[in-house]
Amino acid sequence: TSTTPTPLKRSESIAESMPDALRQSRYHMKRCFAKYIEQGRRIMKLQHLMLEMEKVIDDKIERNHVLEGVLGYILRSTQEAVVIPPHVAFAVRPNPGYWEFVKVSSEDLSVEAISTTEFLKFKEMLYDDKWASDENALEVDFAAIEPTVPHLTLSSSVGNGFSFVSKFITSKLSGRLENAQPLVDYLLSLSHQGEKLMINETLNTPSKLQMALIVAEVFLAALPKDTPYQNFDLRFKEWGFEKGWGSTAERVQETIKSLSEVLQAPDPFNMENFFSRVPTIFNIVIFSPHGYFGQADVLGLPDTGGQVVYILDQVKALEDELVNRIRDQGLAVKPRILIVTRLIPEARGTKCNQELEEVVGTRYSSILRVPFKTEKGVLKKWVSRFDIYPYLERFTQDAITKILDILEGKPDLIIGNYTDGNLVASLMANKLEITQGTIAHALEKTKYEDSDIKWKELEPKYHFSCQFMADMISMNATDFIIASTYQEIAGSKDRPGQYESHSAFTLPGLCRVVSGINVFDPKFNIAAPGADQTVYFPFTERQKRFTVFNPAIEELLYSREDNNEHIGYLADRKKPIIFSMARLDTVKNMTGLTEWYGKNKKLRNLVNLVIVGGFFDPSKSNDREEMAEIKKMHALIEKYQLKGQIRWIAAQTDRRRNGELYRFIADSKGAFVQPALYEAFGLTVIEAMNCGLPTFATNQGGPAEIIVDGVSGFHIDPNNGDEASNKIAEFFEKCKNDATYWNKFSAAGLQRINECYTWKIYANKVLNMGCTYTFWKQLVKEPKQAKQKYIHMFYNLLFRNLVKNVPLASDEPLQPPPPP
Ligand code: UDP
Ligand code: LCN
Repeated sequence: TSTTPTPLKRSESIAESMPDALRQSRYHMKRCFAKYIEQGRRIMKLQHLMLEMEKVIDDKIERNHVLEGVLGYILRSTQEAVVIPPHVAFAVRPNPGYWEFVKVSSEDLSVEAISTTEFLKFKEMLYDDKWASDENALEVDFAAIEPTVPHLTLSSSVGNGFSFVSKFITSKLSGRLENAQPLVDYLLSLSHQGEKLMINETLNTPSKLQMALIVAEVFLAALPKDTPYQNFDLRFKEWGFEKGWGSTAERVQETIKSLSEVLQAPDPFNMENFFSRVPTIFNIVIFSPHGYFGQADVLGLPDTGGQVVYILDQVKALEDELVNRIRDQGLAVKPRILIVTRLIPEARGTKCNQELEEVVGTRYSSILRVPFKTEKGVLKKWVSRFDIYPYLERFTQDAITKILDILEGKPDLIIGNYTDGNLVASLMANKLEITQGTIAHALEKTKYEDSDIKWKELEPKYHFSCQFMADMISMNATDFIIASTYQEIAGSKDRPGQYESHSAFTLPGLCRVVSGINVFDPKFNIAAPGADQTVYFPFTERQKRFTVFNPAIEELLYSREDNNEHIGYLADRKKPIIFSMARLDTVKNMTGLTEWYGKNKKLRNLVNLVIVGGFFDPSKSNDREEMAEIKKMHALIEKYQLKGQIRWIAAQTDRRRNGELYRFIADSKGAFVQPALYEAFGLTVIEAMNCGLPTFATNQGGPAEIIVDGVSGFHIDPNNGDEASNKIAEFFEKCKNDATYWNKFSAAGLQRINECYTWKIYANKVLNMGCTYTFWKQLVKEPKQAKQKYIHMFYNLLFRNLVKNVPLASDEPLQPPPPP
């Protein structure tokens, strides 16, 4: 458990401490290892190792004795073991981001430290031993080409790259005044549409700049604080200053002060402050090619979920923050944000076939849609995100042309979303030399067990070879990475993070990645999204509530008849409702929740179940996984005789109405349940909490971090349905006996949101990243260029060939089956 202190001596590696530990329990360990190798070659996960150990050491006291010491620690830190008799190789992860590999002989219990490469080869032997022993097998090692770039070392600092970078910049500029030359050069390079900003060539050295700042500061001190910049801009220009320092004498003075401090003796505080004021970003491009990207009627369609919600809210927040910053910088510039997605001619009644669409609620942000083209012309149909790779290169070229045209120049920042968007962003950023940020939302690799080593099996369905390589390319190419939670990057004590799972992995027959993505890279930052608080607000704010939806929601929840929007009914209206809403993907586990509910009598007596997601007719779906889930839902309703206690509502697309739906559930004193097998972040969790709905969410992924278990909501283990459903039942039982219990969790959830999960906090952080990493990029220019060359080669020699194996989608309707 997380509270157990490390029994290892500080300086010792696993390979050093393990032999002694094995010796101390030699009798049991010999038997244990004999058991491990008994079934021959295989991969074992932690639970298998533990289970088999329990079988061997059946005496509980003895077993506990073994597990209390170093051995227990090593075992508990093991992520997987590869058995090839007589050896067992362990991948041990003592701390997030830190891995050690050891090979133990079951014969004499000798232990040998092995390298990452050796471990991966050992694992490959299970699937392709010819390749594993091929000396010419392709090995990818991104770490080898950037030995000089500074990295974090503490697991606890992972995701806090911004602050590390600030400190590092500070130390680079420290010492002699001349060391600040890169900063001066950077300021000299700033401009907007041909107009210089901040300083001109008159102030081309740190000492000239420093002197001018002193003169300016004295001058400003004599002016009234609110004097507009225009009143002294001529004087400033004479001294070598250009626009951008601030809108008023007071603001200019503050900016000057932080820069003067930085030049005198650099410190991270003034450095960060200064960079947050430097006018660097005006135009932003955000890529999200796949799915149906629209503002209405798209949610719940395949591949179209939280990512779209996130980006639309993100754009509003970024625009607000940009407008404020530009105003405070004293500039009369209009920012521009373009969301670039795919134009889908067969738009199914959505606006996804429109080229340009203004983003509602913004002044300067639009959606630009560019179609996928092949030699045959424009692709009309939607394509799954797994099959999208063949279109991306051409899409990038077409998009660049449009973007440059609309913005009348280059953007200052490009942000990618998900594998496809990040790849496109990397291609564009590299081509035009623009600062790049990436967002994953979810990396698919961790969603499917052993998806790397078993890639060949999964390839026809998912094209993971393309996906994992694309992720590696863009995460290495990008200047910074925006993650929603710590766990997304480096996981938790027990579970590796999504990015971390790309640090070393292997696709036998294709390539062995000994160093792919490094979570200690200071490019990683956590900036969690929020939920739109004009839509998702507490159920208690009666005067704000969207009462127009009342009759519709009444009908949606409580009418008796099945129709094409809902099936099943709630016989007892007085019971609170447990509610869940998600796309009907397998990982969302809506069928799991239905089954837990079906099985748990106590819970069924206490509450009703309402589920929103998917369609009822599998033939209406064109998504493989969704079809299977739909069928399963019907079967479960039948099996557990749920009619009268369950309401299954088809996917909902109106977020305002959904906001009201969450609040209706809160009125029923119900709860939200997010039962996913794995959830990268989980927007529904924060939507529910914003509405004041007590929330139970999966402990696998982001929600585990959003909610503090037992304080601001509850964690449930999706792999232990009985425990989860009992936990929910217990909550409602307590609520029955104590009316304040429900309110306590409702309020604590809200408090948690307001402290950590709002869009305002997000936008401020992301723009600070954009400014700081633009400068940082200059400081580490050489190693970055070297890396770029490596990526370029990798992209051309490997990735493009993989893409050729992905079949192109066809617009032809499927042939009807031949008559029987
Ligand atoms: N959503 C919706 N209608 C549905 C299902 C989901 O409006 O039928 C919305 C939901 O409110 C949330 C988003 O889609 O804003 C889903 O985001 P989440 O992060 O929970 O999951 P994702 O779909 O991104 O994996
Ligand atoms: C994709 C997911 O799977 C969710 O976990 C996130 O909440 C969503 O994107 C928004 O980032």
